[in-house]
Amino acid sequence: MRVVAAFWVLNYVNAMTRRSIILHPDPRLKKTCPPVETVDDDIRALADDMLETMYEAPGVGLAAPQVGVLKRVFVMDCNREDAGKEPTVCINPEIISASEVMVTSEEGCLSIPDIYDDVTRPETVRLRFLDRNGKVEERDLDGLWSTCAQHELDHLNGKLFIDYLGAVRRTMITNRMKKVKKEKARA
Ligand code: GNR
Ligand code: NI
Repeated sequence: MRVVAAFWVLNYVNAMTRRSIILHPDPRLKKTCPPVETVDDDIRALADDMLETMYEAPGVGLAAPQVGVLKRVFVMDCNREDAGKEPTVCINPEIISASEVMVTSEEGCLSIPDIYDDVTRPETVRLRFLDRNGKVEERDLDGLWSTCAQHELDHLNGKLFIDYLGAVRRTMITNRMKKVKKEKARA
């Protein structure tokens, strides 16, 4: 009995729970999220859940509003599998500088599954954020790390990658997603 109880406590403390990912269109994906005031155990639990959800999806990034939490938190890991895991938690992230050079790459979003399109963004950015211990970090990002961080930061400001596309394409995608959500609700 004591063993069971101890296991339950341990499991409770370390539990990483998969959360469900909100699909576009949804008003929660259009909100500007307020900053985190204190990096406490609740925020760390949220970040752990988000990492679990992201790896399981699978995706290379996930922003808190995508799991219905309107806070300035995102997680990412853009390492190739052979480079090992690099789970990265970014709280109150800010881009403090961006290259003038722009690059176009194909993006997708876990809130808009199976749809991909080209988005043009600064090639490199310097990102300042609080890590999971509340410590200020700064990182120079390029390649997928740069694209992903910009995509995630957009989520915290209520912006999706389809907002960079033309109105016709965006409307088509939104209508397709409404249909997907309706079919999911019926299933
Ligand atoms: O998993 C994801 N892949 C991706 C690919 C190109 C550019 C951005 C991304 S982020 C996306 C996960 C997601 O929706 N994060 O918000
Ligand atoms: Ni996304």
